[in-house]
Amino acid sequence: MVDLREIADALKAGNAKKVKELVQAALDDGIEAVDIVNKALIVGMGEIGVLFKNNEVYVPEVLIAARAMHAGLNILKPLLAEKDVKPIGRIVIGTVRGDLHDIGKNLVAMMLEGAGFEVIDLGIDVAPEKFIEAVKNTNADIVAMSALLTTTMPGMKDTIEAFKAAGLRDSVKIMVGGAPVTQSFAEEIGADGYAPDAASASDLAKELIA
Ligand code: B1M
Repeated sequence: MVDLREIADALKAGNAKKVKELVQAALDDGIEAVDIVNKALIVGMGEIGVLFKNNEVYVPEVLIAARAMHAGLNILKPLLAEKDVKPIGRIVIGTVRGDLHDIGKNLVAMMLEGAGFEVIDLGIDVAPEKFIEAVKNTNADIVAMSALLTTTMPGMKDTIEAFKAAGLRDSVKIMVGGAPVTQSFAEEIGADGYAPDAASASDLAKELIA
């Protein structure tokens, strides 16, 4: 019988091949796909997040772990869809207009997926209207914006204002982050939350939908 702890450990080690093999073996043992996600993949990704927050591992390790998580998720996704297993929430994420930096945003997206969210990634240089359109199309619970330039940070405020103008501000939570962004800036522009790093972003998203 496959031990789910072994899958979490293989994920943390970034061993995508082993994660794939163990996930398949766990399914063959009759373990439910949803249990493999919740008790192995999400656990492993959460632990990597804590190590990252504490500077015990760095960006490359997180990216490799996330790749291993995706290797496992790819096997499980069709089974989860069959059973209509719902994600814990839906998040539209993007780097704001004029900003092409996406490494941090991608890390945040991976941690959110690792925490059980469905993530709709709009990519980089995302205009306010695109965030709004995505929320309308997906019924997302949260909008997550990233900015790495002081010159693009105002794009976060513009997006929040655009949500107000569209009458949608109360139907989504809005969270922001990125190197130049601060808690006080988040408060000043009327965001619902700020997170300094990818692991904290997934904790914040869980709080926002609680
Ligand atoms: Co640019 N760049 N860059 N750059 N770049 C910075 C950001 C800069 C600080 C470098 C510097 O001058 N020292 C500076 C910004 C200065 C400022 O505004 N204060 C800068 C500049 C000026 C520029 C250009 C203008 C340079 C030029 O062309 N003259 C230009 C702008 C292009 C544009 O966006 N329009 C530019 C371009 C680029 C590249 C394309 C070459 C490349 C980006 C490649 C890519 O992303 N695909 C690049 C890079 C790589 C950097 C640095 C070196 C690294 C950024 C990074 O990926 N960090 C950066 C200097 C530095 O930080 N040392 C720099 C790693 C990443 C994991 O961290 O993104 O902070 P970070 O994400 C963290 C947290 O911030 C947080 O979680 C992540 C993980 O913990 N987080 C969130 C991020 N988003 C979040 C969202 C959340 C919550 C948390 O909730 C929604």
